[in-house]
Amino acid sequence: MVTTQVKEFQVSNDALDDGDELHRRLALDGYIFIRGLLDPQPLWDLRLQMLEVMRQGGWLQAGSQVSDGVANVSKKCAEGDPEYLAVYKNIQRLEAFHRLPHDPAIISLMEKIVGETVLPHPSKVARLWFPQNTLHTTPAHQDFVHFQGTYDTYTCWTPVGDCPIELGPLAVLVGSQQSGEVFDHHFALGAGGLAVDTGTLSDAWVSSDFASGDALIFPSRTVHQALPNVTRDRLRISLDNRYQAQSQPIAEHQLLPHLHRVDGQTWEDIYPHWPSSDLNYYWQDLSLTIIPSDTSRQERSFDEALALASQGDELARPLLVRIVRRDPSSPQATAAQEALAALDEHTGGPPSH
Ligand SMILES: O=C(O)CCC(=O)C(=O)O
Ligand SMILES: [Fe+2]
Repeated sequence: MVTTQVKEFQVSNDALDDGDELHRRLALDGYIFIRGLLDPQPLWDLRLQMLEVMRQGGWLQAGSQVSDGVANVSKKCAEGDPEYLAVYKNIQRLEAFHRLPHDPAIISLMEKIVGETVLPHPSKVARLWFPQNTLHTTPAHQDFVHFQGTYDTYTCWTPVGDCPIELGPLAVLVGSQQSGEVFDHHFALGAGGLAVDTGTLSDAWVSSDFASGDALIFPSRTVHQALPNVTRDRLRISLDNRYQAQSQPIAEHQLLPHLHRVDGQTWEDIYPHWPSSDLNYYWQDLSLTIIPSDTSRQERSFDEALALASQGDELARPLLVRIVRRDPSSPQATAAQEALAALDEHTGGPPSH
């Protein structure tokens, strides 16, 4: 959680055509923030398509305007929960969701940043964050621990629709990439399930109200987190996609649909839902350097969650319950079940709220 005052992003529209200045700001601050990088109209169109998928999943308040994104809070869930995955699989089947990150405005900016032909990662990411669910706010982390490949991978975070501060946009820790370190990460709730201990770092957090079309770009060692969605009933919908020079190594999981590791979804499942095929397997004819993915941090974090539960720490419960519900027959679920039994012994059972 951000504990101190969050200051405003520096806006970098003035440097959009100046590669050297973009590099200088990325090296100094660890981010650039561009107002109106993307045409808002395709984002509004995508928003409607995404919200329609959520409506079909029962996530919207009955009788509300779909475009308003008013949540049916009784359906609230978080990334990785089976109910989340059921809706997310259908978001992944939207062609527009995969096409928008290839927008020339982003590609040409990324080209200035990486200095050569850009590879947009095939894995495209959306976040669908419920209100009244702040326990699952994305914790402080560096993207390298998740996406790997090259340090010179850049994330572009954009809301789908407006995202004022109360809806929980992304915040960046200014200059946190400067040491070049990949910090130790530990078990946490929230997207990715890994958090860096910010205790020894500065408290120079920055963020802003985002309008649809605004974009935040940062390299893979910049520490960032989401602000909590403190609205009463609004869903926060965003995209975070990754870009790198085509000549740099990419980790193999980034060639698969996001959350493939937990829901098993493949391109063969996604593509038949698209009206056109020009983006299908667009990376396969490129000569890429594909390297193995490293899941050791995720495995260590799971072991930490088991240990926390055995010591009576409730923080681990939502993750362990999720793992059991997702696939009770998996070896992870067996370990989770044992740890949950130990947790119940400590605490007398799950909290009643
Ligand atoms: O949107 C979020 O809450 C998480 C996004 C994130 O961590 C990222 O864009 O790298
Ligand atoms: Fe991230």
